[in-house]
Amino acid sequence: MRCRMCGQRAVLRLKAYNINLCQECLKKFVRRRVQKAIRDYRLLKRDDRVLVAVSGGKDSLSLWDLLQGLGYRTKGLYIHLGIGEYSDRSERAVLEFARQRNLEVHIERVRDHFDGLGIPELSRLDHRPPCSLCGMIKRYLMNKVAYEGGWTLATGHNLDDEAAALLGNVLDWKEGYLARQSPRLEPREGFAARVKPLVLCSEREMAAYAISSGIQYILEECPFSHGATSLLYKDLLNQLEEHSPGSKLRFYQNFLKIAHLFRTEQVQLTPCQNCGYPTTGDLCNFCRLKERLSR
Ligand code: Q46
Ligand code: ZN
Repeated sequence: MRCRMCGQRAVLRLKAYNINLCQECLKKFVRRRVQKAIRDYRLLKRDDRVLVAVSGGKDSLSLWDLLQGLGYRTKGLYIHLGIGEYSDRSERAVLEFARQRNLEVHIERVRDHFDGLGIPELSRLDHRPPCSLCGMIKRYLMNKVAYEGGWTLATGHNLDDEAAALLGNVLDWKEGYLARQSPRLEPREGFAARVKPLVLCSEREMAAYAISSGIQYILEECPFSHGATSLLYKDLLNQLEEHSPGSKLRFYQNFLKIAHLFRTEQVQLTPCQNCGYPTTGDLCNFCRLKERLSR
């Protein structure tokens, strides 16, 4: 098996593109896919300051590496969720990555906002699944840090993540979610701009990129991720991909061509009475959780 670009020994076969690539050309390939996403979906301008949300996993650390390599001004944002050893190990991976490259990272700790409680304790006290609380808290903190610092927030969602989310949204015809499922969300009052530069890169391509680039990411998954429906959707899409290579990419890219059809009027938002960030009620979900816990 020879690399299509340089003729060296290939390490990866990408059926969706019908090509084989060696390690070096694979890195160039992923870089070009990211540049294509940035260009096609107008994700970033040259002088944007980019806050990269990093978890310590392969996608987010590779995204940081890629954006830095493409010459963007970046800073990392790590949110320590208070999920035992998993959070401590992922924090170490992020700090080590930043140290090796002399990059700056901002750290937020869930425990600092909730009287020393992390996601597992909050989930028990509030009788809500850890992931629904965690998702809400992460979104709130990421937006707050990005908005207050004037950053564009970049997250490491890859093609598999986006196609699985799309499948879930389509199965239930969640119009509101479909309207917002975009590689770029524009900034508005109380919201930082949000971009997903890895949407054209598959999970497998990103894993190969991280390994080829010598990125030391944590392999360990969050202990609460098992059994998530998104994993079932990813599995189904992989079966489809096996049968018909390129279908994941077609499913997602063709959706983006008609996504505007779902964008109707925006829901009216008002400032949260406690923190001032936009919400649909009197208090935002973050402040409501705080209030419930204080009772
Ligand atoms: S939501 Fe759930 Fe993830 Fe939070 S609790 Fe873990 S699995 S980290 S992407
Ligand atoms: Zn609030």
